[in-house]
Amino acid sequence: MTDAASLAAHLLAAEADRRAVGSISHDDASALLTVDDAYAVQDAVVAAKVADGDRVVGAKLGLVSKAKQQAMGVDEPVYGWLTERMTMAHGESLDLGWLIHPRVEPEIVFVLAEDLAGPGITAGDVLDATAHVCAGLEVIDSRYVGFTFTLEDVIADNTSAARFALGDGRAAPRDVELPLLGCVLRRDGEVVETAAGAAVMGDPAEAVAMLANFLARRGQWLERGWTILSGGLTAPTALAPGTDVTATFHSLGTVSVRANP
Ligand code: OOG
Ligand code: MG
Repeated sequence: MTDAASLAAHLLAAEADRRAVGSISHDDASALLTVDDAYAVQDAVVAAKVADGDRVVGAKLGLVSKAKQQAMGVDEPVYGWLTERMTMAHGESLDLGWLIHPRVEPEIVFVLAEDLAGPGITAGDVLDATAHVCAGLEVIDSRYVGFTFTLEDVIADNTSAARFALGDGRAAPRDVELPLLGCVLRRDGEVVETAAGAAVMGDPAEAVAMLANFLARRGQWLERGWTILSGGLTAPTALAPGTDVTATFHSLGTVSVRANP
């Protein structure tokens, strides 16, 4: 493949210039990536952000629910990293000039009280290590034209990570039935998507366990204090100028983000 550093620089430039670029698989036949190559590009993207003063504050799963896999045309789960500069407050209004073509998706979020290091992590271990669960909205913003990508392309692009917001409501992980947590996604008050926690691998705690076990293969783990997005429950909805997107979860309450007109 073309070296990881130059592919990372290409993606970081797209992000900085707020300009979508052709996907790596489409544009550069010499850059055909394996999944391992793609995670090496992702590592280089995140390392560049950290070198620039940003900080890793968590991790995210992607393409876990059938709804997301069908929406994006990729049917294998992926993971990426969340940084401090991606955080938004609940209700915050975003200036769309900072992003390319953002979409929003509802997620169940785990905030860890303990490190989670695989292999062999189970959903029960995830619940034991979790301080609380809360409602989340992820703003994804693929750096690729038309949100069109292969599995390897989207991994290289840190799985489209751009922003995320957490709701104020919190629950102890064993006080709620995560698979049964209903979620309603509204845009400007109108229902656009609905789901339950079971959309993510039957139980979002299973998805977080899978992530910890995936990371173990690369000598990495999830750290206490981190925020873990367990994967979009529904297809994403566009964050158009002047719109408000709100997710309401049973037992967890609401979280919303807005886009300035
Ligand atoms: C990739 C990111 C997937 C999720 O929750 O499924 C993701 C994308 O859809 O652009 O974050
Ligand atoms: Mg997501």
